[in-house]
Amino acid sequence: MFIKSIQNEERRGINMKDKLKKIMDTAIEQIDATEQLDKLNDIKVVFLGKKGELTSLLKSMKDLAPEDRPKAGQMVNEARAKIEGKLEAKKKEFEKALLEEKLASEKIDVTLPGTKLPEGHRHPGNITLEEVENIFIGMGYKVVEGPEIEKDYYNFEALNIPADHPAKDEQDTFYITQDILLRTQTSSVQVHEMEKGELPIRMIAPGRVFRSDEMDATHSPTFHQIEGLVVDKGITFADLKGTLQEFAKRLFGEETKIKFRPHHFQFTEPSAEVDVSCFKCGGKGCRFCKGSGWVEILGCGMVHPHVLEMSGINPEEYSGFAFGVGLERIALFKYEIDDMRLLYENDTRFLKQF
Ligand code: 2NL
Repeated sequence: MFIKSIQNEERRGINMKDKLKKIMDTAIEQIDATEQLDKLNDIKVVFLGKKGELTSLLKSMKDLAPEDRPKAGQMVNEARAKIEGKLEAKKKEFEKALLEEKLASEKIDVTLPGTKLPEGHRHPGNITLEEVENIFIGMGYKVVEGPEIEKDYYNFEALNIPADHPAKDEQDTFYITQDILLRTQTSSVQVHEMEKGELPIRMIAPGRVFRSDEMDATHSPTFHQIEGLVVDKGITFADLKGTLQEFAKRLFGEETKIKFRPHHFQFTEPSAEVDVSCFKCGGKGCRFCKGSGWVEILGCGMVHPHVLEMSGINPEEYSGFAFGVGLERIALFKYEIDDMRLLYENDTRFLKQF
């Protein structure tokens, strides 16, 4: 042990002053040589403790002449104060070094680049929706949303599909009560808009719709539709054709052609289905258009006079056109995706491609 006892020297008869000096020098030497904070306490015990060097020196004062005792006592106390001061200073030194070491090891470089979190991707359905919305907003349409839960009246009856009509079967849906259901089309939103009586109307109604279908590569019990409606004085089929031609060109490219095939819807007369020339092969025929050169994208027509009338619009004064597109259908076509289910699974490996 490096803390040596110096009691032996005392026995050799060294006088008090010398003993004190010896104790102090040894204590200071040992404090200076200490390399660990916890060793300081050991030193304190050896020199200042109850059974320490100074205490025993103090006890030996009884051998001194009475007149020498005060002076000796004072000297011992001064020595104690010096050793204490030295211990305290050394302790501070250690603490300072420790703090500096800690600060150095915990230093943060704020200029380092941060840890990147995994980034999400916009869904191809949302990208397509926004593109369609922007095309129509550019033509002066407003975008209107409405409830997914509807009254039978707004989903069927107001669109010329009365109770027990066979057309209702084609759009069989989920009923909440006899009169309340999950909408099968967003036409209901347009009916509400017509009922407001603020004319003219130029609107699109995007949103989720429901059909009681089994899920497969091209069907889903829930999908999204964008319906459009224009009601004004003097609207003709020519307006409908021009609008949809412009829409197809903006969405699929300037070379896109459209083709109208006569069709039947309860809520429009006349009605048509619209095909666009396949943007993939330019109309020659490929895997995407199944060799025909055309892809069906929407249904449309002139709003049936009875539909206008039921919503309080005079068909003698006003006319209109309407159309409906399946959002997933055009997203699949535009991004060359061959299974609709991929749009609902939200697998990031799929989504990050868009
Ligand atoms: C389709 C295409 C269509 C409409 C939707 C509509 C809305 C009102 C009045 C008249 Cl308020 N028509 N929407 C018109 C034609 C087609 O959707 O394939 N539907 C089954």
